Amino acid sequence: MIETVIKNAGNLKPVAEKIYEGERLTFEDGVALYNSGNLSLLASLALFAKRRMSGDKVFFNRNFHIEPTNICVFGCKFCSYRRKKGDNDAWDFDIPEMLDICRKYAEKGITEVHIVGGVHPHRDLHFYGELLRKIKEILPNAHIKGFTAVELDYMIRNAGYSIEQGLRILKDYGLNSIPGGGAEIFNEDIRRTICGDKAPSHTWLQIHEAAHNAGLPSNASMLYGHIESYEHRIEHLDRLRQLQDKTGGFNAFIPLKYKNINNSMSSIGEIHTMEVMKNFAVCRLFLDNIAHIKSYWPMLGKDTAQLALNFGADDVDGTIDDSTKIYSMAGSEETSPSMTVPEMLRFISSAGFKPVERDSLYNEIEEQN
Ligand code: V47
Ligand code: SF4
Repeated sequence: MIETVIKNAGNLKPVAEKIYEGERLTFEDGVALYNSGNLSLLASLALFAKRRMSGDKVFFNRNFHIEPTNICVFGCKFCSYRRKKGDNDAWDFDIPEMLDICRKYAEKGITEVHIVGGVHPHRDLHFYGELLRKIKEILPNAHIKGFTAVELDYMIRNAGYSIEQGLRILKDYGLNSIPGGGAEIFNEDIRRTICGDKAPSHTWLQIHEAAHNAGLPSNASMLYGHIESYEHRIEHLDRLRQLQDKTGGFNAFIPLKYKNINNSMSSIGEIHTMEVMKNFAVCRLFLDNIAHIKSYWPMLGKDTAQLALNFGADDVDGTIDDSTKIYSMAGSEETSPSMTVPEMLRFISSAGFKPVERDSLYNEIEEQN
């Protein structure tokens, strides 16, 4: 019973009461939750908040990724994926190669194509626009969620357009929404230290706001578990919550745990599962206006991703079909991430939740076969 949980919440009782009443948490409340070692209390509160928003449902979709290139003009210190042109493990697909990937999925019930890659020095907005247009010829019913705000900032500026113009052009080419990557951590000092050469926080937020205003919904993320403090995490969540109050355009939030293999911050190590669970719970509780929290299994691994459903997550992303390398290159145990729909249904129901197939806008899809 949640009432008993609240009664026994100790020094977190006032915060727990606010959660019960559906009141907004303050910055201090968020930090107090992070500083608590009472993981079972955080789980109970987060599950209560999750159930209020999505009941027993946990969402998934049928998707695959295209990673056009791992060549990138930037040098984020946490990135294990980026290569320079000419490196023997660099890749740089042309449009026909990416369309060949899409053809494999025609007639397979895929509802979403996710496109994220490095920031290529010579690919501009019209190159990616042509890609979108041709993907729609092959997969006319698929929703295309493509390009982080960092990729968008570079390709739109390079083509000489304003953000608003660039987004409108990409939407006309076939873009349907924007993924959550590139947010990293908004605190300017930490951002400067870990990824100082790419789009600053205010640009990330400005692009997502412009996208929402142009009718392109988006996701948001936070890269955590490196050199940031709890205060930095709450600052990040607070800036997202403020933008969501303004536009309502975020569909889902994805906490991305820093993975430390093969990058220049490797010496930091990785946080433990308890800390990952605590983070899920606090994100669910603080972000009272973002409907879905995603437990991204290709990065977390299946066991940890399933556990996170008891800490407030209500979405596990999609079937993936071994189409992303970002996380296996950073040390994820999922070296060939792929789940069939029956596996996905079991994955969710064995954690005690009701699996619901969704489209990219969280409309429920009835048939699950
Ligand atoms: O911005 C890179 C992260 C992001 C590491 O919108 C790392 O549904 C941890 O956009 N350890 C890109 N994280 C991924 C992305 C995404 C992923 C899943 C779902 C969605 C969605 C979007 O990957 C980057 C960065 O934050 N990342 N390197 C690393 N070593
Ligand atoms: Fe480039 Fe993205 Fe890696 Fe940063 S995280 S170096 S922007 S590919």
